[in-house]
Amino acid sequence: MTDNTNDMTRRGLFKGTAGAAAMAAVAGTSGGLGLVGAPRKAAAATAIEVAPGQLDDYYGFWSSGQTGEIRIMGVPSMREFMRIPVFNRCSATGWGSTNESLKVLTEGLLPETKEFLAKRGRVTYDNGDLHHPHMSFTEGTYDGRYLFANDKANTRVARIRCDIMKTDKIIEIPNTSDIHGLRPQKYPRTGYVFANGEHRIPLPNDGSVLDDPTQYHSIFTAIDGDTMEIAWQVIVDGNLDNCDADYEGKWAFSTCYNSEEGVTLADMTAKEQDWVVVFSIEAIEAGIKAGDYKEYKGVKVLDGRHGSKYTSYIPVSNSPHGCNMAPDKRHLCINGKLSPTVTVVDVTKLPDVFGGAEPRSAVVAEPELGLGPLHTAFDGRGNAFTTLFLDSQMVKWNIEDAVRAYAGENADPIIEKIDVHYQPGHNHTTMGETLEADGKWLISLNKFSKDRFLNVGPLKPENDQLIDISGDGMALVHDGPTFAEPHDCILVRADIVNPVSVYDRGDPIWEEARKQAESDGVDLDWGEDVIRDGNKVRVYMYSVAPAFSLESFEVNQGDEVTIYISNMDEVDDLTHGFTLGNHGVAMEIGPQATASVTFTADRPGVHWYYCQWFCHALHMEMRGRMLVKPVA
Ligand code: CUK
Ligand code: CUA
Repeated sequence: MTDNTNDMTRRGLFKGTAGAAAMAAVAGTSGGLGLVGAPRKAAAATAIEVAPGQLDDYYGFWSSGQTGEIRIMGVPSMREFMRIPVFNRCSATGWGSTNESLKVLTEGLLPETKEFLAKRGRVTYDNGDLHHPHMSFTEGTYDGRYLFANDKANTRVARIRCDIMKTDKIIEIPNTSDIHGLRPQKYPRTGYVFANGEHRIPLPNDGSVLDDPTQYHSIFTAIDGDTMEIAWQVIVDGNLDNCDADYEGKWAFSTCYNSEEGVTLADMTAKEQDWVVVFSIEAIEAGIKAGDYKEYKGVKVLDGRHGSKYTSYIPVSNSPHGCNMAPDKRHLCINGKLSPTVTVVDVTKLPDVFGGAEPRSAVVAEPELGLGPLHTAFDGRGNAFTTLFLDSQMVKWNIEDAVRAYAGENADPIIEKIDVHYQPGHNHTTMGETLEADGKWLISLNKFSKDRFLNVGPLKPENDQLIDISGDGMALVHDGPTFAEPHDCILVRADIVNPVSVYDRGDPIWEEARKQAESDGVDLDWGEDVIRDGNKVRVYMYSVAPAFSLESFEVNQGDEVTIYISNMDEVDDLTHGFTLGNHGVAMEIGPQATASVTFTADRPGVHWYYCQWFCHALHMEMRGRMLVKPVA
């Protein structure tokens, strides 16, 4: 990449942005930095080639932004292995149309949402905006149990089971709007899942308050990760953005912009300073015990605005974004976004701040890194890597050197800058948000790919770059195009993640199917039957490659039909499917799983169903007929 491209990019971004003045002011402050350029030190060469048949060292769990799913990648090969439907619809697996997935997608919705959707003939939302996937922790490191993820679009939080890599719970968060930042409690375990409601709304948001922004609030939510119920909520000043938690189970942190509490861009960026809000878990739990809350929609809501004993507001530069706790257990990095700085908070100083010390006394460093710092990752050796969105660079810097420089010593924290392509948002290191950060690989999730790939039309892929950080410096080794829009990812050592290959027949996913089969007197494993119950018809069958146990069944036009299929193959990688022609019906049935789907049979005639998952030499022959008798 040439500097010319970089300059054009920057100009393009300034132009037409309402915040141009603010950004330009920021640009003016970084003139003296002068560390841009080619890598100073070559990183040790680490093989990124993972040869055919070889396995990757890390699982990457990628978000997908407005696609609404999670993607499983291999690192360092950057191969995409699997997609986990979460808030989206999936044509292959039937996520969003099977009864089992609809249960997950509907049971956690608020009553008023169900009502709102029902009036539109729908049972759940079709879209989601999934930014932040994070794994459950035990004692400061990943434990392989669950992934949690936010939906910014429809204010939800999802949980994914890592034994089968399927979504098992989705809840809608009341009293707030647009869940953005999300992180699990790291210690002693998850525990809480912290979720930031980004946009400020009236509480309650029932229309009694409209255009009076002084009565709008942003709310911080703690969810119990085991039950997926809401533990408590805290009202804060400003808009919440990203969050993280410490390694001792004492604090949670959120970046907070719009201290002005404005509703227009000009209002929201008027002041020089915003905050990082620190939440005292101990004080909040004591407040709940003492009854110091109000209930809204069944949730205990504490008041954590300025002056509250539950929170502390540490001023940082205007509009901070990423919020990243270092694995040294001590340093919290707040990324400046509109400021070229990262503000480093020493969490051991927080008890003093809660005891009345000046909040900025917890700030121990504020290195000027470059333009548009968004997110920071760590190597476990005292170094940090920050994405510079406007500069299209990754900067490696040393935390202790930054602390020394802030204390007036002659130290330069910046170790190296490299160009990335282009405009990085999140970054992530291998195991980097855990105590086991190992400093091997760094991913830069770049928002623009521009000229890096064959042109596919006006909508370009994003570009996820792999950087070797095992040596002293950084070496960019791979470009990986991705579809909209992986904000974030985590990189988990492969031995921590241990999914099964075949379902357990006792899995709770198809509990309702099991109960229904029992009451119908049908064996859900090896049974096949057509049960009529008024105009409801339940069709049970099993599948063993290459056949469905029922080659045909007959129903009457207008019947509400539910098909239950149990895949009785016990073989690894032997998934079947059920697609019913011209009915919009398709679903995945994993080995030893049961899946079901309900539809109305209102098209008289012959309709073929077939297996859409290539399972056998006679896969094409794996089919049958639904005969729909017209009503006279
Ligand atoms: S946010 Cu997108 S680049 Cu939603 Cu994690 Cu920072
Ligand atoms: Cu079963 Cu294809």
